[in-house]
Parts: sequence; C-alpha cells; structure tokens
Amino acid sequence: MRISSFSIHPVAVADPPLRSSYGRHAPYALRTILVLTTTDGITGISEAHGGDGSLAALEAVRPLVEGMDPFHLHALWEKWGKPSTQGDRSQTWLVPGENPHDARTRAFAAVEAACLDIIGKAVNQPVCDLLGGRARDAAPFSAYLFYKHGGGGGLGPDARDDEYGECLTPESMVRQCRQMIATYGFREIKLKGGVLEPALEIETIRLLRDAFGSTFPLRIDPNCAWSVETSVHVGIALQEELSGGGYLEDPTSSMEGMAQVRRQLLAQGIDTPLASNVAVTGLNDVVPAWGEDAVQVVLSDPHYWGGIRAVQRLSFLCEALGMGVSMHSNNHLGVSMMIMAHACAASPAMRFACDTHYPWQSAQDEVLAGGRVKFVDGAVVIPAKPGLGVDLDMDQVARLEERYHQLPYRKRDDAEEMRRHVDPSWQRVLPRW
Ligand code: GKR
Ligand code: MG
Repeated sequence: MRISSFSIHPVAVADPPLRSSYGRHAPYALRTILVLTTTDGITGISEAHGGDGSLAALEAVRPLVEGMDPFHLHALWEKWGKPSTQGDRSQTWLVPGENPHDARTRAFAAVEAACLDIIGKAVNQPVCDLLGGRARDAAPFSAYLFYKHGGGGGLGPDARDDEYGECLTPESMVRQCRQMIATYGFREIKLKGGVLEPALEIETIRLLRDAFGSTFPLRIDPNCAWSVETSVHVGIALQEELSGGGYLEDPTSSMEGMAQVRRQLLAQGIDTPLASNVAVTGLNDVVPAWGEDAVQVVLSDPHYWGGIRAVQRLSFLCEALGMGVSMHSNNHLGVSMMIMAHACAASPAMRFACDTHYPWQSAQDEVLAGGRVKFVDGAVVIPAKPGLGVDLDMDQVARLEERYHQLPYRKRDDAEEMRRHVDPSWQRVLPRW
C-alpha cells in the first residue's frame, strides 16, 4: 500500500473575540485539513494549524509522503519530524502554530494522524487500539473559559450568534462556566488568564470555586503575563483553590522563571504544580524542566509535539519521571478533536482532563460528516469505528476553503487584533504585571 494522493485544504473558521496575554482572537481562526489517499483506495484525514506557515511546511513534506508506505512512520520521523534543537521553540512570543522552529514537526504530526487513520481502516481498528490498546474508552476534557468581548466570530452576513456574550468580569465568568458545563458536562475547569488585573483573576477563580465546589479542579493560565513576584503572590492567594487536581500554568516566562516561582512557593509550604505548554514544547525540554523542578505537569499536544505517538511517548516519560501530563489546545475542528481524544485514550498517564477550544466553534463551521463531535459528561467517547472514527463532509470543507481564499488572514496575529479593536498602541509586554 502506498500513498497516491496528498491533498491540502486551508480553511477559515469563525472564532469569537477571545482574549489572552497574546491579545485578541481574530474573527476567523485558520486550520488546515489534510487528506491522504492510498493505492488501495483508503482515505486518511488529519487537521493541522492554519495559514501560510503550515501550508508551506505541508507542501515541503509532500514529496516524501507521496509514494510512501503509511506504515513507515519512523522513516519519515527520522528524515523530517524530529524537533529542532536550534532556535527558540518556546511559545513565549509566538502563538502555537506560528513558530518556524517546530514547523517540520507539526507537518509530520499532520501526516502521522492521517497515516494512523489509514492503518486503522486497513486493519479495522480504532487508532488508540493500534497503539497498545486504549487506556480509557472516553477522553475527558475541561471547560476552557476565556474573558471575551461581545461577538460570536465571523464577519458581516457570516457573523455567528454570540453564544456566551461579553465576559470581562469575574461574575460573568461564572455565568460562562455554568453555561459551558450545562452544555458539555465538563468536570474540570481551566481559566485563560493574563487579561485582567491579577486581583480580578484571583477573584474570578475564587468565585468559580464558590460556585462549583472543590470537586471541580481549577487551573489558571496567564501565558507568562506575570513576573516571578506576581506569580508567587497569585500562587499563595490561590493555594486552596488550585489544590486537589488543579495547577498553575505558565504563570511566568522561561524555565528559570518557572523554577524560581516553584522554589518560592515551596519555601512557603505550597506545592501547587506548575504546568507548561510555553517553556516545554518538545521531548528534549522535559528532562531539563524536571531537573530544575521548573514544571510538574507537561502539556502535550499532538499537533506540535509530533503526533499522537509523540504524546504517548511523552506520557510514558512523564510517568517515569514522576511528572503529570495534560493536553494543550488551540482553536480546532472535529478532526483535531478526534486526534486529541485518541492521543488521550492511548496515553495511560493522562490523568488530567485535556484542554479544548471546541465549545468556541459552531456547528456552521464543522467539517465532519454528521456534524459536531458529541460530549458525554465532558468526555469524547472513542467511536466504535476504525481509524479516527470520523469522516469529512467535503462540501463543507470546500465552503470553508473558499472562505479562506476570500479572507485576508494568513497567520494568527492576536496583537494586531488588539490594536485594531481595543487599543491602537497595544503591545505584548512580558511580564505585564
Ligand atoms: O487561544 O488564546 C488562546 C490561547 O491562549 C492559546 O493560544 C494557548 O496556546 O490555549 C493555549 C495555552 O494553553 O497556552
Ligand atoms: Mg497554556
């Protein structure tokens, strides 16, 4: 069996004006759908980050993939997938999906998922069962809360209903959380911070704890917006709220900054785990992060760690080192939802509910045949179908691809959106507080 066709579809997906320390989301998020077909007529699908950078990396790997045996993933990893050890691969300044230093690893990940989809269909097994057998039948996700401006995403006649409304206060965040949990049944909560003054974000976490109680683990992620001093202040203030399965995610930038926060919190008798998807982005960062005790929970992501099997390798490594492992997300569609769910199911040590931006997209923008992925009690049940277990609606892919070509967006630039809509002089400053 050989791969006979490699087809790339850039798509634009309506996205509400969510805020983070990177800035404000544009009205459309960019994604790329990849379709591989084999000489036996089996189709494998995948989803990757979007825009010019991702398209160029996929075009560059195309000659290696066309004619390749989809079972021969190690050979492609050796030639193409291995993460760069040069340059700044961190996500301190560049949002995930925009760092050129992991572009090849991301392209490999997209190809790997499509190949696993093909292999699963060839041997009639779900992807997670190809990889040693599933650790769980359903992958749990968390309620991923964002401060946001009013608006549901999309532009002009293509604008979406604003399902969650404006949310720029602690009280409105409790409403957002109630609504998301009522819709999806999530059992863990993640707040994207780094947007309001730290005192208001502390208050937000406290109100969430009051509203949902200690059986809903809480985490907060300001994407490096805080100094070491502010991070320690927040860690002390939220000692109780972030305990019992929660964590403090990327409070400050750099491995050394994280290690300082850890040391100062431990000196106060506080052992809230520090999690990271900013300082730690590849397997070769894990041992240094462990050695410096800078990170206690590593956030995997099949899209930039190098695929579902890289997440599985990471989960075994973290377990061996006594570290926790969780999963990061960016805006995504249903194909990525299933890639993430299979990665979680194939990783026994993944004991935190994973992140997902899925609630922020609408059915109007789904590319899956049969519509959006369904959640049961906050989890995605692994379908009893081979491969990833989902198929594309190619008419819908064509619609979103046409929209991509009509729009000017070619990379994610949240800072530019801040300048356009909120403050013409806005710059990303780290630490901001
Ligand atoms: O969607 O604005 C966002 C997030 O801030 C995202 O870009 C981050 O990569 O979710 C991510 C995180 O956990 O850092
Ligand atoms: Mg994060």
